[in-house]
Amino acid sequence: MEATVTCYSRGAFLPASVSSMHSTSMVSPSFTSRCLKSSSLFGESLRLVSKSSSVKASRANNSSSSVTKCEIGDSLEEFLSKATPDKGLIRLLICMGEALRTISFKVRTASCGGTACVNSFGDEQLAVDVLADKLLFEALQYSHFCKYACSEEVPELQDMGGPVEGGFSVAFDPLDGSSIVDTNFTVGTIFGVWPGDKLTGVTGRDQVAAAMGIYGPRTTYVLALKDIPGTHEFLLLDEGKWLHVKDTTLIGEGKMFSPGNLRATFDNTDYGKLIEYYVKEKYTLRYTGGMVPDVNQIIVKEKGVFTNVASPSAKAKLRLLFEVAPLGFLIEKAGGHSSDGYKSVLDKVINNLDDRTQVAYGSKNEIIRFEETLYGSSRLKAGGVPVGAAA
Ligand code: FDP
Repeated sequence: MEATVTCYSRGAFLPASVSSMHSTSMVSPSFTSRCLKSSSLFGESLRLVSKSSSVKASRANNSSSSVTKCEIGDSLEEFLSKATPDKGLIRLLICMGEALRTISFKVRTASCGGTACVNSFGDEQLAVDVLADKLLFEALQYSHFCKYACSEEVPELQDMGGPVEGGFSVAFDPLDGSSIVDTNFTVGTIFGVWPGDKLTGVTGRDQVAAAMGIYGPRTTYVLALKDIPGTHEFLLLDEGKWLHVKDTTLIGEGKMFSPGNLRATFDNTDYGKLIEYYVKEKYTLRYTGGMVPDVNQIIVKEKGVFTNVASPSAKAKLRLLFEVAPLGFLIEKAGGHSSDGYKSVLDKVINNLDDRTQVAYGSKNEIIRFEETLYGSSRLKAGGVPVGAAA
């Protein structure tokens, strides 16, 4: 249930009861640098950047109370301190941001031969996806607020030493799109944060936060928190600071498609019909084969649809815990919808760490079309004209 805390780039104010708990000083510089100095693998320390005049006023007075607003131009630390009173969650998300910053550097400087990309600097010569995995586990351990973590690379619960009460468990895909990293396509990290010590028997809707790190021409950290609206994009600046550059609160209608697992159209004729519909209606094709950039474009362009559909001969590949649920959280917080064909992917119970599912993300009409075309009806339909490909 969304909440008492509100945080907008434009407009709305926090209730006084909540705003009194927020201040830009909640995350101290020493706190940030402690995260950074946890490991030599984290690379050089972040130079702490003093607040520039472009940072909009974070606290303002109105007649009755002090209020706090998240603003475009805030640093990650400023944003988080206004967005949530949960210091443990703030610390965890900042530590993960430091790992993303280092992974971005390692991806940029990896040497690639064949299909493997190896970090050839430093003491350890590791494939970048293995290195990313290691950095993320380190960051979580160092946050002191992570109980269990598991990754697509290490799909077993690892005890990170944090508390159950007031702590979190985190599932992550360290380097999604590792098969395209050598081609210099955009790749990314995905993670979801659940309260306490459970990563099974929970749903994506139970997440308190989810995020992705995107390593493209620019590096961005895109995150959403349960208690505030919107999905928020932070840009990595040269000096190492994450700058809040965009909020997405609505995914509108627009003809852009990103069709995964097309081989399934061979024996899933309904998926074939959906693809034919996109082509007939002259949708723009935007597909890289990396789920992070392919889904992120929906949030950035505020339109479009991503599909990855299964068939008897081309089974579901995407993992619910590590990829589909966190990205579903980001898309739905951005005002979009998700579906496995019948329901939101956020309502699917994660029974096993390795559960797989088919998925679509996109605007409301695109998800209605996806469900109607594949299964004849859509739960999102409240009357009106059918939009399915067969209509
Ligand atoms: P990858 O195997 O390169 O890591 O989740 C894995 C993923 O990439 C997604 O990023 C991508 O959308 C999908 O697999 C692509 O699958 P195919 O290679 O089977 O098309």
